[in-house]
Amino acid sequence: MKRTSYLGMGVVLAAITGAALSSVSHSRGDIGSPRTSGVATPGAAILSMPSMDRPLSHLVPKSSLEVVKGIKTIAPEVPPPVTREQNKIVEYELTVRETAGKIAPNLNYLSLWTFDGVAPGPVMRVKVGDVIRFTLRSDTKNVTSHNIDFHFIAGACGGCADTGIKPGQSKTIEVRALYPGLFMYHCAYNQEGNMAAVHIANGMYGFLIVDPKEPLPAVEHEFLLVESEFYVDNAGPGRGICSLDGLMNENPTYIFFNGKSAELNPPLTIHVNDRVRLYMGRGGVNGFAAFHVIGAIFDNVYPDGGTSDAPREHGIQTVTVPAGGATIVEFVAPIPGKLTAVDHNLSRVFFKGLGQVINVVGTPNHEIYESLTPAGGMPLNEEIRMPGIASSATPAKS
Ligand SMILES: [Cu+2]
Repeated sequence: MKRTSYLGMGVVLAAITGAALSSVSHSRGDIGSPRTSGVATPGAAILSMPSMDRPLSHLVPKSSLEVVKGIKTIAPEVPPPVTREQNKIVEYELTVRETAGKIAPNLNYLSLWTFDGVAPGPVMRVKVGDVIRFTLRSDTKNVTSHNIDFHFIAGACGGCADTGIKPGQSKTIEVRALYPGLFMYHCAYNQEGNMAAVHIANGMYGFLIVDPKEPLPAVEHEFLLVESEFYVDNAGPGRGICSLDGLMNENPTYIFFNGKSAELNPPLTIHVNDRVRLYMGRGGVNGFAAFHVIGAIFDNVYPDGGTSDAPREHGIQTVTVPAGGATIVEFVAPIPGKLTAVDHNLSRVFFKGLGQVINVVGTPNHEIYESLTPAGGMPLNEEIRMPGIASSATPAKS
């Protein structure tokens, strides 16, 4: 399989190869050259796989795989790319914690149900062909039961059939990662009054990256943005719980990146001409995202988050991402300034709290962009309401 780097802005961009760009921001030592050899351990027995499984022509039996601990991060950070050649058994453990947390400037959400205390849950990362030895625990202080459904798992309800746990319990599964890409996980436990949609609405979702056999080309930055919703009933001043009415009517109070309103998400910083790979997942509960970065053009897009092949789309402004789905996009910012990742369903930005600022620092490039009139005089935002526009909307920050 040959990967190519598309030069959407050839005037300023160097060819992007594993050798040309030396590192990513979070793991400068872990990016290697693209792989040239297969996954098999010399001398190990080989299991046949279906021919339709293009990324994996064969698997090394679990009994001959070394065991390692997996790396977890909190979005927008992602674990370093998995560039090793050999497959491993990767151990991961998540603990369900029913907690509370500040999700908007003046809102403490009292029914924040989480994996490891954060919503979205931790980011995990393995390589296609790896075996994930996964343990789900439930904190003894919890009240309700939970499980986990991984979208990268074929069968067994994505693992939820074997991971249902009561407070204080734990269960472990082993599962092979068969396809590379960005995959959601979420609680899928159904109870009377607390169906799986409530568990997800309360924060029980996250994403796992399965790196392809041949690593994606190295880039300067990788980040994860998870778009999800909160349906809120007030439970006193500055306090909220899940609104079943809002959930039933698919009418979220808030739509956020990485579980918090834009004011609570610190800006990300990149440099002019850095290549950025954004992993973007739609945790839902409901609806589609129109994923867009104001001021950027996606020049490599893996439209639905699968990385079995080279990117299939180039020069794209906005990508559709369904609930329970994902995309992976890359861009290069050729001039300094502020970019903002949004959903171009823009009511979500202006009224429901969504947004992630990405500051681009560096030297202007007038070959790419130049204002020919003097700056000043017109602010970007004005406090003027046009006649005839009602003011019933409730901004997310209130
Ligand atoms: Cu749950």
